[in-house]
Amino acid sequence: MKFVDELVLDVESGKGGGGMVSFRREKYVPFGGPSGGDGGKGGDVVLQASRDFNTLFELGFRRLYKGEDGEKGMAKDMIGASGKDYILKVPVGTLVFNQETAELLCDLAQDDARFIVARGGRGGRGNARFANSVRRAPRIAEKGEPGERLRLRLELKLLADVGLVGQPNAGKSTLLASVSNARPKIADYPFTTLAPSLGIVKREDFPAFCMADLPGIIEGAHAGTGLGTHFLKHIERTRLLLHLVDLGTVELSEARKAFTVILQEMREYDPAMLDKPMIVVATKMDLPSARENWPAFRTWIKRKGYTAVAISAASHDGLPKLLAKVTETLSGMKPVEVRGSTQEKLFEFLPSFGLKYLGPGKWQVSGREIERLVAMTDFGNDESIQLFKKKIQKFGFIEELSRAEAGKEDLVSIGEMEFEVGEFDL
Ligand SMILES: Nc1nc2c(ncn2[C@@H]2O[C@H](COP(=O)(O)OP(=O)(O)OP(=O)(O)O)[C@@H](O)[C@H]2O)c(=O)[nH]1
Ligand SMILES: [Mg+2]
Repeated sequence: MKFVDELVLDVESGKGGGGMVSFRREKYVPFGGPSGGDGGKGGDVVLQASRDFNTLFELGFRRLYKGEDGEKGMAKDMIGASGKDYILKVPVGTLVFNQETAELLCDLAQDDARFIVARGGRGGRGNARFANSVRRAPRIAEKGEPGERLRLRLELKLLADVGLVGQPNAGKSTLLASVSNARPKIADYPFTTLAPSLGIVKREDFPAFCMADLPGIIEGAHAGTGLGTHFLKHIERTRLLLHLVDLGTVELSEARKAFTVILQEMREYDPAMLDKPMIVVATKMDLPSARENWPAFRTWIKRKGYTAVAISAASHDGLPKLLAKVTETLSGMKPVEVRGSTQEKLFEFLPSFGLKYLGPGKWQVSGREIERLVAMTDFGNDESIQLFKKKIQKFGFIEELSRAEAGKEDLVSIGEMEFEVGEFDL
């Protein structure tokens, strides 16, 4: 499957169902009370993090993800069915931004974490809810609340406990395959791995952890050579690095150079990369030349201030020791820091309305609440219109219009409706 780590898509929650106007018909009651039920709630669009995906690739097949609309209310006080939520599964580590404002909405950093990105509209109230001691037979019902539409930018920054770095052919994918459930492609040519992949390392004697295999890095990667450093962003959020160095098929001096080059490339990308804890892993110890090179390499690495472990993914020698070292290091570390926000942030209070002059005799009033009120009002019904006029007073835009010296015949558009200024007089 193709690796995609950035994507723009649209989401839209379902519209609430309309409320119902109906009256009870009972055998011995000539004209029963109002009994129109409320409309059902529209479906939300929910993002859910899942370890089953490592790429945003599949999400790119569709541009719009939509929650289902709520159903209409029914007679006999029956509430309409709620629309189904749309659950959109994304890889763990997906950052969600509002494309228009560039605001970070959430960071889906834990497996199964959920975030409601677009809330379904409320169902309109049926006429039963408008009855009171004065108004015994209301013929009013609300329309359902519209859903909300949003353009999102998703950015995947893989979250893993351990990241594997090293030159092409160092044996990164082979290590991942021998300790985890992942089955990456392995071959004896450079750049076998073209995109990051993840595996879960599970053993009885320690808690499971997640390991990310990255494409090989070569000299000049920061300037785009080889596969460049684009993928290095995926180790920004790993807690521990394993730096693999092939001691079996290259000369000792080459192995040293390989090690230094990678540190250099990481520094070029972001100096903070070098602050991450790192264990050096000498690979291919089943080969005689690796065993020959090991003592000198180990001393050299020690002098640089790192710990080195020798392994053979082929014979499994050294793997238990390496895993023990990794778990020990991880257990002393904090979990990966999660950026971003809480659920509330997306639904923060917005200013109640905005007034805009569109040209001679033309105005526009905008605002989430006021547009909703308009969208939910049934303008085919006198009683609803009366109620609307009352409610709309509280926004204070009528005063604002007269302050702006709007004429009585001027037109005001709100959402999809157009009114004459004079119409708002009670
Ligand atoms: N003898 C021996 N060969 C190994 C060992 N580990 C890996 N290899 C071989 O080294 C070659 C490269 O291994 P990979 O795991 O594909 O290396 P990589 O670091 O993932 O390489 P890229 O994906 O190209 O960056 C393959 O032919 C492996 O079979 C080992 O422990 N012993
Ligand atoms: Mg590989």
